[in-house]
Amino acid sequence: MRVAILGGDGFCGWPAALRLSAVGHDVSIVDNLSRRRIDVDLGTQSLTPIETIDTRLEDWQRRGGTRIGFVAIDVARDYARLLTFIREFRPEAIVHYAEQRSAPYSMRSSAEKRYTVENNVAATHNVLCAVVESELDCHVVHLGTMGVYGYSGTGPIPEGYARAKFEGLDGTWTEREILSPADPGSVYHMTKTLDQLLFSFYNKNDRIRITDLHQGVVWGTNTEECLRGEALVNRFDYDGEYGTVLNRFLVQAAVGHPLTVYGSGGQTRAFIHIRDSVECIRLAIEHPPSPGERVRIFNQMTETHRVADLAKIVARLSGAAIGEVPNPRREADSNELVVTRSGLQKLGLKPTTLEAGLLEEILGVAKKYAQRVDRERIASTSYWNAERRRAAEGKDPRSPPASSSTPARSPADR
Ligand code: NAD
Ligand code: USQ
Repeated sequence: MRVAILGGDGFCGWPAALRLSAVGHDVSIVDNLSRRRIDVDLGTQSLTPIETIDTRLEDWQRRGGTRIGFVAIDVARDYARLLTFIREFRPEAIVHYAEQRSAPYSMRSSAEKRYTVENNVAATHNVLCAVVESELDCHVVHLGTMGVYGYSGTGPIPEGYARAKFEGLDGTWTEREILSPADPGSVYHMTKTLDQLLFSFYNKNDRIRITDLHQGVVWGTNTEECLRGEALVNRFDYDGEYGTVLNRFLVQAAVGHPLTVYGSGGQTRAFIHIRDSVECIRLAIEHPPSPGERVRIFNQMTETHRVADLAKIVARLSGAAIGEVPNPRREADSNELVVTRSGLQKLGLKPTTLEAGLLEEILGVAKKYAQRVDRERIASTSYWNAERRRAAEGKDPRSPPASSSTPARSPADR
C-alpha cells in the first residue's frame, strides 16, 4: 500500500513509518519539522540524540530498508503543496499525526493556545479537503486522544459512540446514537474534539473512509526498527511541557530527581506502549472501513494506571524519591477510568502491559543519555490558569513553591 505519514518525524510517526516500511508498504513522510523548532524555543531537546530527517532516512536505506520519501510541507498552511503531494503520491492511506500534541504547551499563553488551535484544526481540515479534491479513495487514519471524553463518565467509556435519549419540547423521547459527549481538559484536547466533528461531516458528505484512534498516554521509546541503528533512535521527551508522565518519571529516576507527582497523584489515565501504538497503525491501515461506513473509532490504549501508583513502581525499581508538586493543571484530583477497547484487539492487537523488564529497558536508555538531561527543564512552566500559577509560585499558602525555568516563545510568534 502507498502510505503517507503526516507528522512522520515525531515520536509516534517515526517508528510507525519504519514499521510500515519494514512490512512492505511504500511510505512517504510529510512533516514541517515544527516539533524540532519548538524544542529550540523551549531551550530543551530530546533525551536521545535524534539525527536530521535526511540522515535518519539515509541510514534506514543503508541498513537494507526500502526507501522512505520525505517532503517538508506545513499541512496547516500550505494547502496547495499538500494537494500536489497527494495527487502525485496517490496514497491509499494517510496517517495523520501532524498536530501540536502537548496539553501543557497548549495552555502556556495566548500565543500557544492560538497556535495549537490554528495548527491542529487547519491541518485536519486541509487533509480532508485535499482528499476530496484529489478524488482519491484514500483511507484517513487519525491519531486522536482518550482526552476527548474527559476521564470519567457514566460508566465505561465507549469506543466513540454512545446511545442517548433526548426529551423533546412536547415531552416525547427519541433515542439516537451520537458521538460520545466531549469533555476536553486542555486547548490541545479541545482541538481533537473539533477534529471529530470535521471527520463526521466529511464522512457523511463525501463518504471519506476515516478511522479515528483515541490514543492514551504513550510510554516507551524504541521499537524493533529504531533499534537497528543509532541514527534511527526515536525521540524521547522528558521536559515539563512535552514529556509524558511515565517516561518523565523514568528519566527523573535516572538523574536522581524526585518524581514529579502533580497534586495527590490520584489521576487515572489510559496508557499504551509505543510498540503497540505502531502495531495499531498497521492494523488500522490494513483493515480499512468499508465504503459508506461511518467514522470508525477505536480506543487505542491497553491499560489504565493511577499516577501515584506509577510513581511507586518507578521508585521501587530505582530507589527514586517521590516528590509533591502543586498541580499546574486544572484537572480532577482523582478519578476512576474504565475504558472499552475491543476494536483493535478484534483486529489482532496483542497488548503489551506494564512490566518491570520494559521499565528497566527505558531506565537503561535514560541512564545512557543522562548527561543530556537539563534539570532546569524538568519542571513544567505552563499553567492552566492564574490560580494554578499562583499556587505553583507559593503565593497560595496551602502549596509549596515549584522550581521554575525561563518561559519560551511559541512558533506563532516568529
Ligand atoms: P510529536 O510532536 O512528536 O510529532 C508530531 C509531528 O507532527 C512532529 O514531527 C511535527 O513537526 C509534525 N507537525 C505538527 N504540525 C504540523 C504541520 N502543520 N505540518 C506538518 N507537520 C506538522 O507528537 P507525537 O507524540 O508523535 O504525537 C503524534 C500524534 O499522536 C499527535 O496528533 C498526538 O495528538 C497523538 N497522540 C500522541 C500521544 C502521546 O502520548 N505522544 C498520545 C495520544 C495521541
Ligand atoms: N502528571 C504528573 N506529573 C508529571 C506529568 C504529568 O503527575 O510530571 C500527570 C498529569 O497531571 C496528568 C497525567 O499525569 O494527570 C498525564 O499527563 P501526561 O503529560 O502524561 O499526558 P497528557 O497531558 O494527558 O497528554 C499525553 C500526550 C497527548 C495525548 C494524551 C492522551 O501528550 O498528546 O493526547 O497523553 S490522554 O491523556 O489519554 O488524553
